[in-house]
Amino acid sequence: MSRYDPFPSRLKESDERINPFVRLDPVIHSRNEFRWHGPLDEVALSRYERDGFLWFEGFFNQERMAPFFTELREMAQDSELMASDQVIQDPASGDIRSVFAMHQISEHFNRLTRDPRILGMVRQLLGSEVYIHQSRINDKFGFEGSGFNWHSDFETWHSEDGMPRMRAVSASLMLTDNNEFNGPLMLIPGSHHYFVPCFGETPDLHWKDSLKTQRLGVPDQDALAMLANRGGIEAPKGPAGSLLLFECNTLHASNKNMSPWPRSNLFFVYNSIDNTLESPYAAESQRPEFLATRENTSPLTMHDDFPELASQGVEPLRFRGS
Ligand code: 6CS
Ligand code: FE
Repeated sequence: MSRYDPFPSRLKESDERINPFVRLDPVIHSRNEFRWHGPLDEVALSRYERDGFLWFEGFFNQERMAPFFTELREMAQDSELMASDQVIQDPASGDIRSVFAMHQISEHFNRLTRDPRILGMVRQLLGSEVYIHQSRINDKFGFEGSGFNWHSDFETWHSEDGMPRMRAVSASLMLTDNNEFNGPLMLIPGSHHYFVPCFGETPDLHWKDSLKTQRLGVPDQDALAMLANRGGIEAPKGPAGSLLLFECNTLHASNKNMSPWPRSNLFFVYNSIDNTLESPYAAESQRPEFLATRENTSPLTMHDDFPELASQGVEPLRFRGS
């Protein structure tokens, strides 16, 4: 008997088209009064629910981001790392396009995943403890960095990694300024309310190509037009240190960097500990651990950045919602 799939995608050419349908899962997973247990107020929560993302201009100050950008440039000098599968090269220029599992390579990045403000918001949205499903840097060098086609991350994580439900959120932190010229992320507000089944069966080792140029998991133009005509397209822009939180099913894309200025964005994908991976829904084999965490799914704890509070006997923040 074939397995029931609530979010069918990667359809065969001979399959009938399945129209976009309303997502089956809540957008905010905290229940009842736990909705307000966290840093986000009702205005922010309602906006996230409506649009599928939240933009915080200047969330960290720019100076705080500089060491991360420097660390990324140092990594580019590490030939062993550069030769590994977890570094993806730009299809056009051969420069770094993505580095995966940043939080495992660097303690500095690891601490950032456990920032109390970010973790507080993410737990509030997902209504549970969370772990890192994937972390990466997407880097677009000046004049060179290629774009990303329209997609929902959840579509890939469900089809290729077996993520059961829409209960994950990406935190994208700008390591450089994002402006209209250097290929900022574009999102379709409200698109997260629909799941769009996509055509094209997943070939073996698809990730080796898809992370360079994505061809599968891209909604057809009718679906994209329908959603963009309803919600428009937004491209949040701002200085290094700005933060974007976006729901795992929000459609997004980005253009090539046509400016001399690099665009580097850090992504931490948080998944609920109640939504750990199963076997892929639409792929023969699992993707590597650096793309899709299966081993270390223990809940993240906030890093202790405030030792003076600890010495006063103030308890570290713990998740209390459900
Ligand atoms: O395949 C993935 O998991 C990824 N690919 C894209 C284009 N976005 C999200 C994710 O990192
Ligand atoms: Fe994506």
